[in-house]
Amino acid sequence: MMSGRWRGVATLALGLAVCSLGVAGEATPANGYGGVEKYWLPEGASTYADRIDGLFNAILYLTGFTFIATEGCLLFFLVKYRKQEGRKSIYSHGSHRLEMIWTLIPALILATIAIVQKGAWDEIKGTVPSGPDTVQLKLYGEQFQWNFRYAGTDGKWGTKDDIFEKSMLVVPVHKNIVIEQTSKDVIHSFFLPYMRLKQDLVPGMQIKVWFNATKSTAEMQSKRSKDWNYEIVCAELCGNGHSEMRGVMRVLEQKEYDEWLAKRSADFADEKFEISPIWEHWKVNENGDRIVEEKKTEEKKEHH
Ligand SMILES: [Cu+2]
Repeated sequence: MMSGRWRGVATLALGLAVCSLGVAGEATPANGYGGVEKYWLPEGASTYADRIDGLFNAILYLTGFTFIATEGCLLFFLVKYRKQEGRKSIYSHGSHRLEMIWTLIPALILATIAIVQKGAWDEIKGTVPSGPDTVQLKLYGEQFQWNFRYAGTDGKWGTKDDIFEKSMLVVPVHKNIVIEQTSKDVIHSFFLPYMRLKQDLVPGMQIKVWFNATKSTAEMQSKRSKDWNYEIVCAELCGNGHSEMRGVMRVLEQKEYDEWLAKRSADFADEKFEISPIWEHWKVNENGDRIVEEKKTEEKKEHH
């Protein structure tokens, strides 16, 4: 028979286990995260998704193992050295050797992770693909909307056929997509969960990110449902409307993308479509480089 104290501990442990299961079961929003990614990461759909997932899993197993081992030790010693009649406490001033061990081992693990991940970092964050085969676009974040801009069919920026899309990103499949991003107001974070892409948008900085989608929207829809879509979300708590700062990404076959580009380019060249005034804050020249308007400041001459 269990003693009263042990029964209390067992009940608490069981209660915590049931609660955590309940929380996991609840976390299943109906916006496309059902199915395979109900309890885990969404399906990877970019060229570097597997590398990110490999690192994520390796670090998770490592920290998971450490968590269980250290918490296990804690519980074990709590019970082993509980108060007992006739047993005296030992006064300890610590152990230099132990301190060295539990400082050096984590330091070595962290250094190893830093070295192992370097290749992935260099490929994904350290370099940006270039050349005529890449699709270049610009992203302007604001509270609480994503604004995308394309050079249009002429490939030149700041011309009449530039395309402006609100909260919708359209890209071709199997192509390197380079997005130059900045923010008008506060820090946002551009997050494409299926691409494993996440990057802050920082006011005053132009940051380039890239990805290469391996699965078109149509392909994903055929496995899921007709109204399924890649989601764009903001991963930085950026104000009251943060949760509404989302959009849709459409990954098209090259031919469909070319058709879309031609149509939207013609639409904007026709001046039927209104251009968001936000782009007044981010003027670019033909090559897409930012035009910085110099503010005239009065030069004060120093007199001696
Ligand atoms: Cu945001």
